[in-house]
Amino acid sequence: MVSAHRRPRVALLCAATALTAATAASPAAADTERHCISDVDTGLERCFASFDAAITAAEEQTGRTLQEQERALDGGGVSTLAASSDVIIGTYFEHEDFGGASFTLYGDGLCTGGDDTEFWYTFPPEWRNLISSAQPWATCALWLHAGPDGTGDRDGPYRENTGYVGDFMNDRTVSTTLG
Ligand SMILES: [Ca+2]
Repeated sequence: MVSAHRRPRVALLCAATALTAATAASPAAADTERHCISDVDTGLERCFASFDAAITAAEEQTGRTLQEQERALDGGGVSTLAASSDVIIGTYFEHEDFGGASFTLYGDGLCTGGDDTEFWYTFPPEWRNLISSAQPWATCALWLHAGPDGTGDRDGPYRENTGYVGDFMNDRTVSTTLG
């Protein structure tokens, strides 16, 4: 499944969004956290001013709410979702305890939660070396890597909400693999 991944395109959309926001509300611009979502397959990235807005956008992309996604996984298992649309895969946070900026991945790569790597994703440059906590969705097991394309030092798998990724990988993540 690794070969199915395509290299993400440069995240110009995110910069454009931030620029627009800064123009519209300049006094608060310095405090504005970025909450971005990205398609793991295409690398298409969009950013929002709040976590809720980002998750809502990811839900629109995948065609179901996170609650509906969790229910589908609980009830019908992986097979229920395999034949349908994308899933929300996981969220990565700038600070410990799910604080600061956030980056949510979605896509058609369905996790099995096992030890095998199903697919991988290299973060855009502005998202590297800052991740401190992570939240896997859709039964995904996340690994964090210090190099691009799932290379370098790594830690994981993170299968539960992880308020701190640990000293080894804190602020070092460049890419993530998921299984
Ligand atoms: Ca951090």
